[in-house]
Amino acid sequence: MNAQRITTLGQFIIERQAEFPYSKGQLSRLLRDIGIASKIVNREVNKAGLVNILGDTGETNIQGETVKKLDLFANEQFKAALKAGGECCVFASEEDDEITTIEGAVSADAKYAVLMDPLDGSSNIDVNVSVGTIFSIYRRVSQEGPGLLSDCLQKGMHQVAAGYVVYGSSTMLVYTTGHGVNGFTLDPSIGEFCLSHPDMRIPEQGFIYSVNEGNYIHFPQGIKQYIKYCQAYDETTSRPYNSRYIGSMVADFHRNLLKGGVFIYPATGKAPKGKLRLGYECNPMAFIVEQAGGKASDGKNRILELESTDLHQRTPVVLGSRRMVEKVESFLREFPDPGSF
Ligand code: AHM
Ligand code: MG
Repeated sequence: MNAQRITTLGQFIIERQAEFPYSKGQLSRLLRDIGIASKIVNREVNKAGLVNILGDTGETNIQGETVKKLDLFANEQFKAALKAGGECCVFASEEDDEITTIEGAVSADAKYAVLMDPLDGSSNIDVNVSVGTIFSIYRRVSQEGPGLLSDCLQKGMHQVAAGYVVYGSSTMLVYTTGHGVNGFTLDPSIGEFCLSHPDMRIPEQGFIYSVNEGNYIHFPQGIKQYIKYCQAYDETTSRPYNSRYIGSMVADFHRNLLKGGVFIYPATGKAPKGKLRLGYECNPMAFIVEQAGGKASDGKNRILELESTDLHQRTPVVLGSRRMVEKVESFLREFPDPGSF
């Protein structure tokens, strides 16, 4: 029997270390820390149906311990791993109103700011649907000591790494450091993420559109028209396209990355800035999709060039296969909304 050569995430990160500018192994250690923490989160996500961990924060379990919601659990795991790892000087998360500065880091010259959505789509856990972790990493712009808010408010184009973990039918970690995108599947028998999807590329044109059509009435004209376009019959462009929407951005994004498609969370009449967050949802996904040959836009502008002024700022987002994103942009130009959008 042939022994198959397996490349683990840890090996891969070390092999690729030379690609990082000024590399002293710090970004590698940071990525490794995130990988390890995600395995702990994965373990708890898998147990979610079995143990009473889904209760509201503040409840006590049978051992008299405080029960935590999984999103808070995940937040604490990642924060603790990054604190202990010593390469992160400031941490920002969907779960925390403010940044967490990391003082007295193990490594005196911690260089990185990390933004995270520790458990995106967490409302789906109760019904056994895929959820995910999203992360975004910058080199600090402040000089020394604990990091500052300004380290977290950089444009997405300055990210040095970004990735996500999808806790699904199998668990996968996908990341980029600006040299393509690679995907690793967790082999539970050995507890390692193993390289399963090297050099991922998103098809230029896909046949899936992913949008919460329940909000149709609130959508901008251009998005309404684009949805009609997706649903129209046209043999030459293989329409109608398929509609697929899980309601977990990581899972929707991951499917479209593999198969080709477009994910849209537009501005709506109710939420003129959209729902999703620039710093820890849209920027990391935009970096990944661009590295895979796709495109990410707010409908007009490149996501990675948007100014970041607020930790929890929202933006409309259209991302996925390049030609599909361009088509959405052209519809938004052709059918502008007077005023509000
Ligand atoms: P969350 O960060 O509170 O989990 O919300 C983000 C999620 C995304 O995963 C998903 O794409 C979106 O919210 C779904 O929103 P909606 O239910 O409005 O379609
Ligand atoms: Mg989220």
